[in-house]
Amino acid sequence: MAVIPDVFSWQECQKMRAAGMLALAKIGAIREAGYPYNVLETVLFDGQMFPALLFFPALVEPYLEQVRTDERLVQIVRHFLGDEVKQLNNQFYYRMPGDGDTFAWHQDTYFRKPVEDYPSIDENNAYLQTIVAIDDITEDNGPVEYILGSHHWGNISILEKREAELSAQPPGAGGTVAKRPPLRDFQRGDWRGTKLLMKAGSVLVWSGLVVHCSEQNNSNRTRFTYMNGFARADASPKWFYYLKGGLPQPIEPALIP
Ligand SMILES: O=C(O)CCC(=O)C(=O)O
Repeated sequence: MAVIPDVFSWQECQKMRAAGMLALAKIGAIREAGYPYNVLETVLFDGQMFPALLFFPALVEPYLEQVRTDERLVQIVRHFLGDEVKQLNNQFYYRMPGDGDTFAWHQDTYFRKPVEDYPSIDENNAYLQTIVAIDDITEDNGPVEYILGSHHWGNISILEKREAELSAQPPGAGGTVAKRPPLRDFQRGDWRGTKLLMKAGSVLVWSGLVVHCSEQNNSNRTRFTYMNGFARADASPKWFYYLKGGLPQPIEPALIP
């Protein structure tokens, strides 16, 4: 993974922030635009629901669509994946102070199932994740933490193993408190990663195979990020194009399998 500093300006970050907030009022419109799954993930913490993650906000917020297809992002994606690229995710993360949200150790390739729909995506390391840091990412606001070099390990099925462990537990284990889903159930275990800190406006890129996690936002500031994820077209035939002949393409919700 890598941090590319100073890609977007402070004012551009504030426009992404505003668009990300307005998109929360447009959940119905994202569905109407054709996004076929749950649009908003929330986290319950200390008795309060917090907005955690919004899917495909670029369908309803023109500025987020503008950033998605911005030549600066296009150049980064082209550098890693070439001219024929599909887009696999478009997400806004809120990571509000006090929301208790966490991400357990995982590889993003976990989300790409069934595996037959993603030919050689792991073998060819063909999945690229990108986020724009809208706020500064600091030691105390839940920076993403990576195991350096772990993309060489291949797909090691971390969350699948965790799911199997949880489902093997007898019913009722964990008491009456609802258990967090495995992705949100951070446990450090033996791993110590490298936290990547950066200024707002940076773009962070990582391989879909690198093992990463993030702890909760312990600061008194939001840690908004805008994520766009991509794969080489030959590794994700069912999805809509992001780049065709190197040129950005519109989102086609009918091609979100
Ligand atoms: O933004 C974060 O804290 C982590 C997000 C993440 O790991 C992911 O979506 O794969």
